[in-house]
Amino acid sequence: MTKKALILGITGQDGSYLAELLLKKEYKVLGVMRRLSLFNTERIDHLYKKYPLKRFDTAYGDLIDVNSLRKNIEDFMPDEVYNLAAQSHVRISFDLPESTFQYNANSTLYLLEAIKRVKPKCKFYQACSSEMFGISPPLQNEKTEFLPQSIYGVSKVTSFYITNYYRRAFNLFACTGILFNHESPRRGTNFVTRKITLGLAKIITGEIKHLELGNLSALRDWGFAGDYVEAIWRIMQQKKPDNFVIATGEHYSVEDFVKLCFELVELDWKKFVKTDVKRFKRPAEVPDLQGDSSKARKILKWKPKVKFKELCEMMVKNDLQKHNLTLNQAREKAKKL
Ligand code: NAP
Ligand code: G4F
Repeated sequence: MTKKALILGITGQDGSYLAELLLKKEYKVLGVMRRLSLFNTERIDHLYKKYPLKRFDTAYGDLIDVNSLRKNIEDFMPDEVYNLAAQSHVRISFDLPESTFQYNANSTLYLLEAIKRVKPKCKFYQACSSEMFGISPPLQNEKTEFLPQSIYGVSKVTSFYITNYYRRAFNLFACTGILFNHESPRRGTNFVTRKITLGLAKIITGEIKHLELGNLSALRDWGFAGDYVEAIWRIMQQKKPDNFVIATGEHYSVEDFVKLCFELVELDWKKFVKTDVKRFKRPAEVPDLQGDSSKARKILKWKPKVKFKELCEMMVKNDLQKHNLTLNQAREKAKKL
């Protein structure tokens, strides 16, 4: 029987990769997107072209519009709901704490309550985050204390507890994935990795002279989004619902990422990067994240495929290509800078 999956956050990085994966697995996928003044379906346009509407379609809905969420569940009657939608930018959550909390925490409650009332057998996945660990020192795993440093982190902790509550109290198949940073050529351009790879391409073409960044000393556990959506799907295929940390264990600073990208085109990053730019710093930072994903590796049999250096190269090449440059052409141009 064809499974039906409802994806909240279909226009985002993870939503687009997850949709691709589920469609390859013969699922019928309905993506929920909010109304914006401009179309932002760039990450999923290829799916509209590749699949008929009865396999892949989108519908409007908003995280804080409870009726829209419930209506999509009633109309589509999914077997699996993936809540990947969020105000996902940590620094912006310092500017917009109230709406970030409403989007990220209330939506989990609205979705689970709708599932409980409309189709209690439907499985539910909530996207949680390593940002929930905040200042808890590494290695962080499922037993680590949550000490978030941002309202974004607090909102995800709340979504975690709501999901666990619905599992415990109402026996719903409600899961969470506590995912560490995962990147890709489809990463939003205001997250640090993509900002760096896009900025590098613009430096090579002469569009900008410098890249402005904030704190380069933060350490993160980095992985490839394509590998992470495989883990998300596996979490939903277990016999029992549970919480899983998903991480590669590849532990590098933001500065390491900058250095690697610039080295690929043989440029000295220190000449082109302005650090300590105040507006990109955070009132409270998460200094050090490194995940222990041994539970996921054992139970889900999940293993990431893409290594940190490959990820970096993949993202640099993608942004150069968007500027009609190969790596070799970029190196030639870089010699003249
Ligand atoms: P993303 O690229 O920022 O995508 C977020 C998605 O949420 C977009 O489709 C966005 O739609 C949608 N959205 C935002 N507000 C909405 C609203 N009010 N109503 C409906 N949709 C709304 O994020 P991502 O990197 O794919 O991450 C997916 C999820 O995993 C998020 O919940 C994020 O917090 C969490 N997470 C991400 C990472 C990571 O490293 N990527 C790590 C841990 C957890 P628009 O396109 O209209 O903005
Ligand atoms: O790329 P970032 O904005 O990612 P951050 O804050 O770690 O959050 C991402 O990962 C979380 C999982 O841990 C997700 F839950 C969340 O949704 C998101 O996907 O920043 C990474 C690091 C931070 O320490 C930041 O202070 O890079 C530092 N940084 C330095 N300069 C910068 C910049 N970050 C951004 N966005 N822009 C800068 O110019």
